[in-house]
This record gives sequence, C-alpha cells and structure tokens, in this order.
Amino acid sequence: MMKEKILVIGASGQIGVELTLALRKIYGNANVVASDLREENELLKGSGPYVSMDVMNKEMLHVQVIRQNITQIYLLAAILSATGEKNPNLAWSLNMQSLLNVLDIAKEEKIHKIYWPSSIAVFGPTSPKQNCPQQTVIEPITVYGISKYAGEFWCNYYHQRWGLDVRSIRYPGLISYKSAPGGGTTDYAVEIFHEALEEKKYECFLREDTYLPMMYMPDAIKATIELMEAPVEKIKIRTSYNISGMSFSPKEIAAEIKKHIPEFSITYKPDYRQQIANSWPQSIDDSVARNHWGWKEDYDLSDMTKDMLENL
Ligand code: NAD
Ligand code: AKB
Repeated sequence: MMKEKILVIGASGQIGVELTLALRKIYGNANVVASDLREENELLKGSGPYVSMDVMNKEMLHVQVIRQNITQIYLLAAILSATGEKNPNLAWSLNMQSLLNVLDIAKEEKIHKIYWPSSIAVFGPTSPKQNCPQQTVIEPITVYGISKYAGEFWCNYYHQRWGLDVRSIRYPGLISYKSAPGGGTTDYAVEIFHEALEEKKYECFLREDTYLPMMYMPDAIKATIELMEAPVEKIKIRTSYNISGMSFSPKEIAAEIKKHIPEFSITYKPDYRQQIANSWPQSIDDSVARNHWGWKEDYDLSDMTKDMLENL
C-alpha cells in the first residue's frame, strides 16, 4: 500500500479539528499535516505536525506540498454563508482561489486524492424544498452558494480533463461540541446548546418554523472518511454528493433540549440569516450516496442532543 501523507488546509476550523484528529488515528500522527491561517487549535496541539499557511499564497502552498511529500489534500478553508454575505468579494475570492490553487498544484505534483466540501447552500429558492434530489434545479442566491456550485464544476472539470481524483460532499449544517462554527446560517443549532447550559435561555436568529438539513459531526467525519476510502469505481458523481442526517426547526430542537433541561426557554429574533435559510431546502434526498458508496447516518435529533449535552 502507498504511504500516504495528508495535508489538511483549514485544520483549526469547526470540521478541520475533528477531521485532522480522525485522520491522524487512521494514518498516524506524523502523516497528517495540519495547516491554517490562524493559530493551531488547542485540541490539535501536540498531536502532530502543524504549519501556519495562507492557502491564497500558491507558491507557499506548492513548497509545502513538495517539502512534506504530500499525497492527499483536504481543503477546508472557506468563508461560510452568513459571513460571506457581509463580504461577498472576499468570500468569492477565498472560496474560488483556494480551490483553484489546490487543484492546479495537485495536477502538477500528482497528488492522488483531494477532498473539498460543498454545501446544501448550492440549492436556492427554486430547488425542491422537501427531499431535494442530487440532480435538480440549482440557482443559489448567496455568494457562498454560488462559490460552492462553481467549485463543484471545477472539481468535475479537473477530474474529466486531467483525471484528478477529487471527491466532495454537500454537507448540511454541522453540529459539534469540540470546535466552534465559523459564520454559517446553521450556527444557531450549536449556539443553542452552549446558551441552554450556561444561561438556560436562547434568542434564536431564525424563526421557530425554519426547517433545515443538519448533521452531527461524528456522522460528517464518518461520511468524509468513507467517501475518501471508497474504491474509485464507486465514485460516480464528480461534482458533489448530497448526504442527509436529520432535519429540524429551532422549535423542535428547543423542545428536545427541554427534555434534558426543563427550565430552558427560547425566543426568536430573525435577522438577515432568515432569508438565507429560507432559500435552502428543508430536507435532502441522499439516495445516490447511499447507493454508490453505502452512506448511512448514525445520529438523529434525539441521539445528537443527548450526546451534545453530555459532552459540552
Ligand atoms: P470554519 O470557518 O470553522 O473553518 C475554516 C478554517 O479555514 C478556519 O480555521 C480559518 O482560519 C481557515 N482559513 C480561512 N482562510 C484561510 C486561508 N486563506 N488560508 C488558510 N486557512 C484559512 O469552517 P468549517 O465549518 O470547518 O468548514 C470547512 C469546510 O466545510 C468549508 O468549505 C465549508 O464551506 C464546508 N461546510 C461546512 C459546513 C458546516 O456546517 N460547518 C456545512 C457545509 C459545508
Ligand atoms: C452555513 O450555514 O453556511 C454552513 C453550510 C450549511 O454550508 N453551515
């Protein structure tokens, strides 16, 4: 078997920390190089190599790939939906250029596998709201969604034209307790747990009936690793796979938390993120990922809530 050396870009972020730790368990600490623009996350310290790096600096990225003998890249650096609407130019430039830098270097250096996440944010108001299929009308209205949709086609292009093995998942909103979320519309579903434990109340920035597709982080990590380890002939979608975990509204997650913290209360003060949430599907059809590489989630709303409250 080929000796793998993995570079995780954006390793100090919400997904990066947990994915880096999971990859280190599989491939060995020394074989997974974490990198980020910001400082190394506390949870990563002492667990393996860390390089401070701006993915926009293509030369520096190229040097690191050669110096560290990198064979696989996981690109997680991005600006998410809510922050993206505050600075659309920056979101477009980071989300696109980081991907093009990685794809170009991967092509030159014969990196044999690349992971780049897309998002349910590719879907827009004209996509089906319920059980949104893998292939459907896709007209995103956020700069983040536009960048993810364009990115999907760049991945497909590099695969078709140069045979790069780029794999991708359209993550739903991710819920985790280890590292904080970084400026998304679904972040309320993480904040609510912290506030429930600390303040016994939470003011939600989305309306009570705003259903969104969500997933617990252990499922997202499992999906990512299973997708990356699947035999190449099973990966037939080279844009990005729909995957689904659960769907709920703020009212439903609040009711679930109340089962464990009876004094918890929630109020609602929708802001600009409501419009973003309204443009996304409420649930996702992931039957293609299930058929192609055997995707199946482990956590529903009740399991996730219990586990979050136990671990926070
Ligand atoms: P995050 O914001 O928590 O982490 C991103 C990391 O990238 C940060 O640590 C940041 O410092 C780093 N970064 C930013 N600019 C950089 C640069 N120029 N060079 C190097 N590093 C840089 O984001 P996340 O939630 O971990 O998301 C990771 C990926 O997954 C993103 O592509 C995101 O779009 C996608 N995704 C996330 C979710 C979610 O709910 N978290 C859902 C769908 C898709
Ligand atoms: C966001 O809300 O921007 C992210 C996502 C669904 O991509 N969590």
